[in-house]
Amino acid sequence: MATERTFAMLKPGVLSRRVVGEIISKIERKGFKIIGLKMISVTRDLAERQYAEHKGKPFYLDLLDYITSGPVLVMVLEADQAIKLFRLLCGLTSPDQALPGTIRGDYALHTSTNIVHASDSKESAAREIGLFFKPEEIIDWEDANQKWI
Ligand code: FUP
Repeated sequence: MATERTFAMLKPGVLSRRVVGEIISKIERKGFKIIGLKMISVTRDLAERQYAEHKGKPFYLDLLDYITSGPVLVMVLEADQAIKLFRLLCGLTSPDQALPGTIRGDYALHTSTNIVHASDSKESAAREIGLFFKPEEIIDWEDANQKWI
C-alpha cells in the first residue's frame, strides 16, 4: 500500500472550543504519523489561495471570514492511504451527513463551521502542503513502532 501525505487544518473553532487535544488524539489514535504541525493565523491572501476552487460560490466569502477569524493548526499527516483515511475520519462535508464517530459528525453542527479540513486528492495534498509548509518544517522522523500501526 502506498504511503501518502495529506494536509489537515484544525479550523478556528477547534482552538476556541478548547478541543485541540481531543481532535489530535483521534488523529494519533487512528495511526497517522504527524510530520508537520504548527499554529498560524491564516491571512486573507492565503485563505483565497487555499479555497480558490470555491471562488464565486455563495458560501465563499463566509468561508474566508471563518478561516481567518482566529488561529488554526495546520498539519502534515503520513500513512498508507492517508488522503482517503483522513477524509473518512473527518466525515462528510455537511455535518448532517457526517456519521457519529467522525470529527465533523461529533464536533460540528453546520457546514460553514465544520471544524476540520482534509485534502481531497494527491494533487490537493501536494498543493496545500506547499502552500502552508516550508520543506524544512516537515520532519521525516523514523518511527520504530511503524510495523505495529
Ligand atoms: P471538503 O473537501 O469536505 O472540505 O468540502 P468542500 O471542498 O466542498 O468545501 C470546503 C469548505 O467550504 C467546507 F469545509 C465548508 C465550506 N462549504 C460551505 O460553507 N458550504 C457548502 O455548501 C460547501 C462548503
